Amino acid sequence: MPLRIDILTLFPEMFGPVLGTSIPKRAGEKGLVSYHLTGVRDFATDAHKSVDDRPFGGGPGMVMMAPTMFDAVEAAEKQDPRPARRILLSPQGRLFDQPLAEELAREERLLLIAGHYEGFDERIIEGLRPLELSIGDYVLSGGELAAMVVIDAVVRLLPGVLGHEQGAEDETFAGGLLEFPQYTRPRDFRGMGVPEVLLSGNHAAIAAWRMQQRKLRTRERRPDLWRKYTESSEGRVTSAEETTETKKPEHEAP
Ligand code: 9D3
Repeated sequence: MPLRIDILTLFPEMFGPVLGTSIPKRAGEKGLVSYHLTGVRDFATDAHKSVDDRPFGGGPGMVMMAPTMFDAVEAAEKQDPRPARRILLSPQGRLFDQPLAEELAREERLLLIAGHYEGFDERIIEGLRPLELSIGDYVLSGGELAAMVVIDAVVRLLPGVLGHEQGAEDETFAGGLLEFPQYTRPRDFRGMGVPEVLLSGNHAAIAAWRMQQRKLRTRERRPDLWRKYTESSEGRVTSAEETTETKKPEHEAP
């Protein structure tokens, strides 16, 4: 059975362009995943189609109402007998990362809840017990873009979605180092050349240069990843780490 992904949102129209493009589209066409959108507003019960209301106790913003959200979740879940891994996108959530994407790619069914406005009635979380996920420490207008990030990261990991080359590359990212710099034609571009070693045909020297660049970049740009790498068994300190990456300032001609 393919992975089933349910998305509950006030803005289902945001998802079509993303799920209908590139890898998410290809995964769907190959029958490896199916996407099911539920518009939460369809489950509003009053004449004004309300899905949110002012917070008890006062304060700014609006809060997503529990009854509408519960009805939407129950309607989506009964469309398939398999239990869904429930995920609620929230700035208060656990930080989404590659190991979690790998875990979610092993599920049979995901149900993502994307909110807009300030937040959810706490009884939605208490009653549905979803995994709360954040995609990073910045403020979005809603959970929809975060849901699309999660879907993209998960779907590309499903067996058969990508060609075999890419799968091996992801393991090296999971291994904890950034990528090496890459070059293609032309050999001279506006006075900027290509490192000689890449034109040498010496494959051992090229592999060594690339690994050195990965380490230098990781140490300079992502001290958090570098620390994890050096503390793992692979992280042998070599002469590469004695040097500093030659960095050009952002937005300045070289
Ligand atoms: C006033 C406090 N705000 C929290 C910082 C309220 C608020 C702002 C924006 C509550 C929700 C949102 C909408 N964001 C999401 O739903 C969201 C999100 C995000 O903003 N950043 C990173 N990951 C996520 S996942 C869902």
